[in-house]
Amino acid sequence: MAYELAPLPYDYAALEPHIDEATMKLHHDKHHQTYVTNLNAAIDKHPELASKTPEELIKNLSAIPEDIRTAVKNHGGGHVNHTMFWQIMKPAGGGEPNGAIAAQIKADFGDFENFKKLFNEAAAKQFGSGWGWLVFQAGKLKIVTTANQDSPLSEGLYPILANDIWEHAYYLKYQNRRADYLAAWWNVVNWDEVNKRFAIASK
Ligand code: MN3
Repeated sequence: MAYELAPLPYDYAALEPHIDEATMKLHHDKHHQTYVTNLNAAIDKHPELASKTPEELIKNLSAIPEDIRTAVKNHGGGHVNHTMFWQIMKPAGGGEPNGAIAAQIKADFGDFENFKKLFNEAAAKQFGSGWGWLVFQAGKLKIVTTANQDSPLSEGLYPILANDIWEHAYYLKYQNRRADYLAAWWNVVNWDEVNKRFAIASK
């Protein structure tokens, strides 16, 4: 059974004005779809892998046959990363974090403002395409970035929050102003979903 692109969990225009409808349409229907299509093309060559979830594939890349390993890393990563990304955003989201993640942010970064500043700085500095991530390692939250569609899952880390810093995520609306996109993005964060992921990461 082939992997499938799930519909966005809200309307394309639901994250306006922070993320525009045209960007969401292109990002979900074209970019994310392409990752799914290309992942399926790779797995077609090794149908014995088709029973694995996309997460399982990228968690253990060394177990993937070499001829499709890069394709699985890039397109499997793209599929998993974007599936998470749509879920950790929501219309009328943002505001201060709540629940356990709020307490952990306070413990590890002092306060939310400082955390946002550090996250945005790390994401702004990522050269070229990639992602900014929040992970939980050895009892502490950590901000990391990856290039391309590389996932912390491949390093044994469960991502709690992530921002897509490929130009396709913001260029239509923000052009070269990545910092403006990064600042606006906090207005759409779904803290309930982030808390669910934090509960899994901290188990
Ligand atoms: Mn993207």
